Amino acid sequence: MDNRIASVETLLTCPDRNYLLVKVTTEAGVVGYGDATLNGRELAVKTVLDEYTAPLLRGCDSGRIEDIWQMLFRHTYWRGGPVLQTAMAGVDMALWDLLGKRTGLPVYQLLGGKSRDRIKTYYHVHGDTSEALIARAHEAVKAGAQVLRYSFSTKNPFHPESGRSYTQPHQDIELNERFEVKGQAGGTMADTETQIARWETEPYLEELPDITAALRHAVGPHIGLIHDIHSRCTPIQAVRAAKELEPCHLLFLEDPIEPLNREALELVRAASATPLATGELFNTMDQLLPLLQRRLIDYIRLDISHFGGITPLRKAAYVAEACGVKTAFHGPGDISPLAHAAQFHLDLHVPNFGVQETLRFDPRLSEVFEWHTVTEDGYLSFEEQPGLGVAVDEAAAAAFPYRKAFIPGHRDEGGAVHDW
Ligand code: CS2
Ligand code: MG
Repeated sequence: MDNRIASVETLLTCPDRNYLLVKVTTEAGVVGYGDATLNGRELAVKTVLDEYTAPLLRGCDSGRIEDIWQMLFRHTYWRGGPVLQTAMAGVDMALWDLLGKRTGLPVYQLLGGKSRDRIKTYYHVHGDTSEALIARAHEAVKAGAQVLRYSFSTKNPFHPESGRSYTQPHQDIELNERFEVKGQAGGTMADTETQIARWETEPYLEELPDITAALRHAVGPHIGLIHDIHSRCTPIQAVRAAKELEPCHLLFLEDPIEPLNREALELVRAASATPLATGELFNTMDQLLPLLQRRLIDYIRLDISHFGGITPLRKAAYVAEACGVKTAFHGPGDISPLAHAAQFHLDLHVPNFGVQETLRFDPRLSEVFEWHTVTEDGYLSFEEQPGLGVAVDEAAAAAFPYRKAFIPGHRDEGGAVHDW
């Protein structure tokens, strides 16, 4: 069989939101798919893949996955960054998928086999008020969830009469009984880059401890609770939040501060026993390593599509294992089912798996991606197939053309830029 790469192509599709897919085909006609979606900057990644990566890979042995990764990372000289790492991730996932299809083995088997039988997952629950949040949490627990990531809206104290509130990003999609989307996932796509929402952290910090305590009381001691601060605190605000949330026994507090401000995590760590997680914005190992070495976090939140694919994510998980840190890979709606599937294979394999973020996908996605997962009692399993186990319908993908969309920006009440 001729395993040399004949072509590397990109497919941009928008069944509900934009996904950039990479398709690698060998001379023998075997095909692998990967995800290279960078929310709001899809065309930048597509240009890298079409103009630079595809010509470079033509004729390479598709089985030399590590070697190709090293070449793409180091021969460009300009290493890292979200655009280049996302492009590499798409190729890397496609090569693992292809190897699985060639050998007839699922990717987790190629990685060294299972360390567990099923994957503990968490979903998002959001409420505009504490009551709405608790009602939603009860629904999720009734449906079998054992871990919840919660978010809420904060009343705007400066305009109480206007009903305006500060809202956190969330991905709580409500479906009706016919499995149609009732409400769109919150705040993850905007039509223009100038669409701005307001945010102030202090009023939110006033509400956070009470809402969390009420939620903990409502769901009882055995449901895992996760909260994502989404980089919106200064270091000392994060210390306050972590301390005040201590009695609520969170599974973890995510991105308490700007994740690239690594030094300041030490302050939060020293002040409280609330477990910490970060990493969804990291692209390379050097960003993560100091946090592992200094035991500043409990969970790595790396995202397979932005960290360069299966090859480096596996290494990061092994290094985390040596440091007693678990995985909680980033699983938002802005990476495609191919990326989620790739992470599921790693989740099954790595010994130090913690929990996996996932979401109720918009039903329109099933027109483009065919994959079979089952979630029972909050644990996910998937049907065994060679490779990643996700079939892509290219004709359906082409029928949903790209629509330019952006991550909405935030500014404070004074008009200054704020982290999203
Ligand atoms: C969030 C993401 O899932 C999470 O933890 O931080 O939804 C994030 O907002 C998006 O990936 C941004 O595109
Ligand atoms: Mg996050």
